[in-house]
Amino acid sequence: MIRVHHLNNSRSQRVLWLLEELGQPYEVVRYARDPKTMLAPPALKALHPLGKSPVVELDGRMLVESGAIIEALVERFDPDHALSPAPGDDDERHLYRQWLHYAEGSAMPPLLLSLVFSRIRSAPMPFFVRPVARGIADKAMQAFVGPQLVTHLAYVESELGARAWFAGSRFTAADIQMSFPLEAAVARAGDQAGPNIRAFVERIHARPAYQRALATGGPYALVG
Ligand SMILES: N[C@@H](CCC(=O)N[C@@H](CS)C(=O)NCC(=O)O)C(=O)O
Repeated sequence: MIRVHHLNNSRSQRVLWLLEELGQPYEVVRYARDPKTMLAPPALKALHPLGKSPVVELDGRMLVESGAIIEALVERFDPDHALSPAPGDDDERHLYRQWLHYAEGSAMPPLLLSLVFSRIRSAPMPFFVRPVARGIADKAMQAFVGPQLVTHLAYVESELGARAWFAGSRFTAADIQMSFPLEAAVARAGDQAGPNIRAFVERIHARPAYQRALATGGPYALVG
């Protein structure tokens, strides 16, 4: 049995979606974020030292890190390559691997930094500290995070203009892995997320398996 330790509003939504696409039965154990800090509850830390979501139990092992979890589940439950490139298709396999890693390795850091700096700007603090904190947050956004976001979103936008899905002409698990940063970009980066990115997000939201996963996972708003 596959057991998904699911934190509300989190990356574990991708795992539920993948399992729905695969038609694989699974059990869900639910965890709720602290409404003030938005952090995961201590129960998740009792399960794994990182205390992050997703955690998936498979064959007596505790799997962490979305990309690795997706690879493990696809390897085990997708023998016919319905959601992954077939051996021999080197172009698709290269793209598939790249986007599986890119989502967390490159796309998420600037999105997360932008969320952190916007929280710093609006955090409660003594009035005399506020201009300093806002100045630092604005400077970091202008000098580093903002330009990084522009570069990454432009790259993804142009790649989605070159092919229908991230690994080629077919929907694959790489699209599931890329969903989280692109949903975050559409939600937070406003017009910086271009039309191809928006169309991609609309297309994934229309998939029946995505909607089943949403019904299982509960309300889903992106909070980091
Ligand atoms: N790179 C990791 C990131 C894991 C992660 O940061 N998960 C977030 C949920 S989206 C989390 O557990 N946040 C709550 C916390 O840090 O307490 C992955 O893709 O699995």
